Amino acid sequence: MLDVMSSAIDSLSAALRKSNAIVALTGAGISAESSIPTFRGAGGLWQNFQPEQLANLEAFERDPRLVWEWYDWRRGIISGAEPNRGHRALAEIERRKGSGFILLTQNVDGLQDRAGSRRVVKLHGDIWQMRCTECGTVTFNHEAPLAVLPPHCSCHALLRPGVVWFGESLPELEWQRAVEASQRADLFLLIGTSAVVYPAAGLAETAHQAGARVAVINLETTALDDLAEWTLRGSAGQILPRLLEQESSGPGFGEGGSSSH
Ligand code: BJW
Ligand code: ZN
Repeated sequence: MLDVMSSAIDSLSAALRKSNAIVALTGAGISAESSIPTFRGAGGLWQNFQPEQLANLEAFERDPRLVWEWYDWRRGIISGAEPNRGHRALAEIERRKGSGFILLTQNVDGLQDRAGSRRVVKLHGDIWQMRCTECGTVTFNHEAPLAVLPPHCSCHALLRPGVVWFGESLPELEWQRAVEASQRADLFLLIGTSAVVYPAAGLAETAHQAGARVAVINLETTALDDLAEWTLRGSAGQILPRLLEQESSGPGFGEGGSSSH
């Protein structure tokens, strides 16, 4: 019987080999194999709260301590986690392709940086960043758990996590970089994201409309499977290394780096 997964992996590997304008958009699923809970679906809940109930300014203004408790819980999990095979495979694609590859991530956990990726655009901020709600000062703090909840700035105002909540704009420079890369992409990989949160998910639509071929790598169906030429159903930590094995065994290995995002 034809092994559908193997032939999809072969075909996507060939596209990866040929392309020098590759964009990957990752979501919580890529960090799931590092034991970091996703937002939606099984294991995504904290004390029965949906992420939409906590990841917004109104919730923070109403009960900053509750929202900080959620972030403190997540910071504790992330500080004990290590990058997995999926993160490392994406770092390896960057080594091979140079400026012909860029990684856009919705994740705030920093595991992709720790895996060695340098061309990373953080669309939803950074969980280790804190921003003063009054003076705007941004600091980095890796303490987990935090000694005092909620934390305060030296100006005595409340600090908030340096992340993007619902109803808030994405950081301008990161957003511009992401849109430009997506418009130029010829191959767009949607990895471990449910693709329901906008405007990040719309980047795949932007790339597709501009002519990019789209691949989805996910355990389950996603909101944007219809855009995809390849839907690889499985874990990112298994599929991404397999793509690379294929990629390095075919012709054209290492010819990346000539185009830029
Ligand atoms: C695996 C796996 C394995 C598991 N291997 N796969 C247009 C249309 C509709 C709505 C909107 C729109 N434009 C704006 C909106 C509103 C809103 C929105 O999108 N809402 C939708 C939910 C309906 N968007 C916004 O508000 C955004 N801002 C904005 O648009 O500004 C303009 C504006 C201003 C003023 C008013 C209105 C608009 C901001 C969105 C910010 C999202 N923030 C969060 C929290 C970040 C900080 C934090 O981490 O705490 O970002 S919410 C949360 O969702 C987080 C994630 O980055 C994001 C996406 O989730 P992700 O990564 O996809 O995770 P999951 O859990 O959903 O999926 C995991 C997937 O992995 C699953 O598919 C699994 O199957 C898979 N998986 N294991 C492979 N091993
Ligand atoms: Zn301050």
